[in-house]
Amino acid sequence: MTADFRLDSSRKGLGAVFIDYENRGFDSLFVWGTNENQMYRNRAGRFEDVSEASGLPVGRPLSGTLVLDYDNDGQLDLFLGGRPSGLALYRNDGDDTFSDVTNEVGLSAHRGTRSRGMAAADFDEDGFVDVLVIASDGGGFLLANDTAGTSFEVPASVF
Ligand SMILES: [Ca+2]
Ligand SMILES: [Ca+2]
Repeated sequence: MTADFRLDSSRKGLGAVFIDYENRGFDSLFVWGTNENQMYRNRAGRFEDVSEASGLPVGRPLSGTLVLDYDNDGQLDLFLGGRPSGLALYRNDGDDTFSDVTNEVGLSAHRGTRSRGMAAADFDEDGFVDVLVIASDGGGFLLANDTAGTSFEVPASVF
């Protein structure tokens, strides 16, 4: 399989995640970096660059990526962290494309957040995944997914 797949070394990738966004049993690959990002669709073991068609932010500098299903619809979504572009959420529309729902889920207030690291877990066990963000200044905060999977908010208190 590796003979069929090569990353362009002229691109400055920082990391990558596998995501079976089509729910077909094949893990596609999202590569992110400081200049550009690529989605490589896994077509039964062969990878195809579908970056432009995917609806994902191709030219947005990223510092991290989480694969999660924030709305529990069975389709894996992408939670993106960036410097300086802040946090963003892209919903898997189930038709091989993603939509920017950053404003829709209340994350626009965090567009200026420069994230250094992120983690996903359902910390309050309400059935919806939540996100912990470590900002570039070293501070961290939790984004609690509401019980409808429609918005993220910083809870008044966690501990
Ligand atoms: Ca989803
Ligand atoms: Ca939760």
